[in-house]
Amino acid sequence: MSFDPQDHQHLRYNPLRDDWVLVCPHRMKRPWAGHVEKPEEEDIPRHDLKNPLCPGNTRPNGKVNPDYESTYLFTNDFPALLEEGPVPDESDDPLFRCSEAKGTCQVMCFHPWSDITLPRMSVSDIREVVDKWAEINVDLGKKYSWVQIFENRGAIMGCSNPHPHCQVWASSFLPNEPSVKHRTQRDYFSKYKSPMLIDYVNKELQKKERVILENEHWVWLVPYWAVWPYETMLLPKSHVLRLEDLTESQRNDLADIMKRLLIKYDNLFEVSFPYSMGWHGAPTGSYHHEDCSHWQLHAVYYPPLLRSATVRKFMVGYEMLATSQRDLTPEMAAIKLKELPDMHYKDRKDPPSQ
Ligand code: H2U
Repeated sequence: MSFDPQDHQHLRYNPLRDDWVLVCPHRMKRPWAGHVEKPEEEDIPRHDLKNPLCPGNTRPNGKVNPDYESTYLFTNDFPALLEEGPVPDESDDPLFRCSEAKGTCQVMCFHPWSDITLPRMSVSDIREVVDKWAEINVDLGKKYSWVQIFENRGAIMGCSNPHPHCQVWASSFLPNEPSVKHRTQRDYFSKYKSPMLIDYVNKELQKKERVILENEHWVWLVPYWAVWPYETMLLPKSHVLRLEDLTESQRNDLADIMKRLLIKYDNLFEVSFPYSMGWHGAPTGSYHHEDCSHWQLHAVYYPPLLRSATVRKFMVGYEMLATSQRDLTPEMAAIKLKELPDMHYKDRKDPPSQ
C-alpha cells in the first residue's frame, strides 16, 4: 500500500513555530454519534445604553465614549500590562529567572453598531479598520518591541462583549510566539537568502491544494502545518514587514479579502464564526534599528469549531502532553472552505438550512 496523506497518519513540520503536528485522516472514517445543533442566533441591540463599548455611553469607570462613527480606540480600563511599575531584581539562578515586563493595552471598536460583525461591514468600513491597525502599530511601535493586535470573536473564545472590537497589547518584550517566529524566519533567511513566507506563498500558489481565496495582493490559505481544524493564514503576495508598510492598493485588497474570508467562515456552520485572530509582522521599538527583512507580515486565524456551531475541538490530553493532532487534513479543510458560498448566509434569500 502506498502512502496517501489524505488517508494515512503522518507528522507535518511547522517551520514557523519549529514544531510538528500529527495528522490522522483515517480517523475521519469513525462513526460520529454526537448530535449537531444550531444555537439560537443572539438578538443583539444596535445600541445598548448598558454596553461600555457603544458610542456616547459612560463606561463603569466614569469615562465617556465619544459619538464615534467609524473606529474608536481607547486604553483598556483593566489592562494586563502597565506602562510603569516596580522592576524585579535580576537573578542569575537558571531555575528562577525573572524579567521586567512593561506595556499598555488598548481596545479598538470596529464600528459604532453592536449588531454588526466584520463580514457584514462594508469593504470601505473594513478598510478603515485596516488603516487604524497600521496607525496603532506605528504609534505603539515607537516605544514597544511588540504590538499584538488580536480579535477574540465569540463567547467560546472568551470574548466578553458582542460589540465588534479587537484588542491591542503592546509590550517591552518579544512574547513567545513572535520570538520563535523571529528566530525561525531569521535562520531560514540566512540559509536560503529569501524570506520563508515569501517562498512558502509562492509554493502554495503553485500547488493550489490549500489556497482558498486570493486577489491581486493577498492569499488566504490553510497552512500545510495547521493545527486547528479550520486554522488559516492570510498573507500578502509581496514582501511586507509591517502593517504600516502596506500600500493603498494592498490595504484595499486586504479589506476585500477579509470580508470574503469572514463570510466563508460564517457560512461554514451558519453561525457568527468564533476565532482568535491576530497580526504578526516584524517587531518594533528597538527592532526598527535591526535588519528585519527575514520577516513577512501575516495574519493567523485560530477557530475552535470542528464539526458544527456547537462541536469544538479541545486541545487537551495528547495535545497538552505530547503533540498537537488533527483528523481533518488541511487540504480537506481548504476544499470545504473554498466550496462555501460567497454570500453571507444572513443575506441569502433562502432560509438557512437546518
Ligand atoms: P474582549 O471582549 O476580547 O474580552 O475585550 C474587551 C476588552 O474591553 C477587555 O479587555 C475591556 C476589557 O478589559 N473593557 C474596558 O476596557 N472597559 C470597559 O468598560 C469594558 C471592557
